[in-house]
Amino acid sequence: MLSDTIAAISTAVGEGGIAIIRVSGPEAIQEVEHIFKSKTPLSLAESHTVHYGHIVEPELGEKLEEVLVTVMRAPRSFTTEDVVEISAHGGVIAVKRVMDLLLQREVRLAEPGEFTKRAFLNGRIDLSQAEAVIDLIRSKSDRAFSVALKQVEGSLSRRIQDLRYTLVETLAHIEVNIDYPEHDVESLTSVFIKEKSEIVMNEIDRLLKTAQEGKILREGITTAIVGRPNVGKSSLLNTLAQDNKAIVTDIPGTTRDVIEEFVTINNIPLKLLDTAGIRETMDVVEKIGVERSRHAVNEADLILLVLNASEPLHEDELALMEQIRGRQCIVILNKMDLPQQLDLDIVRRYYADELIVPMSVKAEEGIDSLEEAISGLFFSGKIEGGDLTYVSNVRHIALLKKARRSLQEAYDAADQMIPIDMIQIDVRMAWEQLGEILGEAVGDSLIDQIFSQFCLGK
Ligand SMILES: Nc1nc2c(ncn2[C@@H]2O[C@H](COP(=O)(O)OP(=O)(O)OP(=O)(O)O)[C@@H](O)[C@H]2O)c(=O)[nH]1
Ligand SMILES: [Mg+2]
Repeated sequence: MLSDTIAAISTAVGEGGIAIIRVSGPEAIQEVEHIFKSKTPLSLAESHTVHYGHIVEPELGEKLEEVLVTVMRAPRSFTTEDVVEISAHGGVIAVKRVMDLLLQREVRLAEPGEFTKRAFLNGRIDLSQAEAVIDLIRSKSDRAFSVALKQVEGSLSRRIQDLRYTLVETLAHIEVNIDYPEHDVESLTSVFIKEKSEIVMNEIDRLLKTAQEGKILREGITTAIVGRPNVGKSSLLNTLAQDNKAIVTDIPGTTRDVIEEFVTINNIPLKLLDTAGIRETMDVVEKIGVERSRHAVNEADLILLVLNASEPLHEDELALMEQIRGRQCIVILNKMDLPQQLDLDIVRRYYADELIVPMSVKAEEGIDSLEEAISGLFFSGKIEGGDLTYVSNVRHIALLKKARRSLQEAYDAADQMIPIDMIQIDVRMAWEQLGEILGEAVGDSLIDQIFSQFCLGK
């Protein structure tokens, strides 16, 4: 247990209905009691009860705030320590005054993520669960939220623990063989090792396969909308965002800057980038805009190439299609409400039919097909429901890959009848690497780095 008591404002800074100050540590109840007047003294309060009263300046006896105070006694709290939460009126000043009183005494201001860090250090959650708390806070779609919540609840941890259990079993088997070689035949052990490491490798592969989808759910697909001027790129952004975010006019060259907007369509989070129409231009500002468009194209996970179906294909568009060959791209044939002039056969030379989506952004037609095309590209069919265990954290991915390599070495060594104590080292290594996902034997600096990504008060 950590010896000091920490406090922070756990609600977002600014004006709100209420704000919550969270205090955690061995002195939490005592320290709050010192500045809190209510019917029952806080030190006599039972765990998980709420108390009405006032925050009082201890020396002058002046009432500062009318509050509700919740007491959660160790170990049944988020941090497993004594936790007191003070719900105050939401104003910045009121909350700051309460904080100041606490900090004048034996309470220290919590660092970002320190409550969650304590939950981890006190063994209530493992590191992968703590990391999922960050994802939970940052999740931008319902689905990303559900995935993060599952991980907070330990879905990934359990998988990893199961795999580690299999490896411990294997290690025990090897140990027996080393200690009592007369009891076992070496070849039997190598069959056992191969079998077990294969099981674990397969499961790791399965987890790694979810990585791309996991990353998308977490961060969104960076999607650049590109095309010639006036084809309807900004109109598309506005329609998908259901907001008049970008200026739309019938003047070619309206958009000059890259405009970013986060949207989710059909549960897929997209970070949309509307860009300046690509063309040769003498206009200094527009030229910079076109440069930025090209940059956005390079950065994007997905390119939405918008063509105007009511005009013949332009040579700039052909050049663009050449340029982005091999990239993830969906072609939008916009303005289908007008008579069609575009020669589709040329586009078909570059793109399969399921990647060509006829639309009329103006009439809001074709949006469903666009969603389908995007799901088709990034998800293996099943976006709804199903298994919500995704590996999306780069640290976890790297460790899974390392563990897989170690196991492959163990497997190959067993295959070649290399002495068993050599194989033991690889299996042990894989076991340790998986353990690092859960936060076993990881260094302080890494832990600090992980928790520093949190917001204050979490
Ligand atoms: N008929 C028709 N007009 C459209 C459609 N989509 C967009 N437009 C019109 O096309 C014009 C250009 O639209 P924008 O969205 O500004 O085009 P843009 O590609 O962003 O143009 P730049 O920013 O100049 O590169 C506007 O007058 C839109 O109303 C459509 O589906 N059908
Ligand atoms: Mg535009």
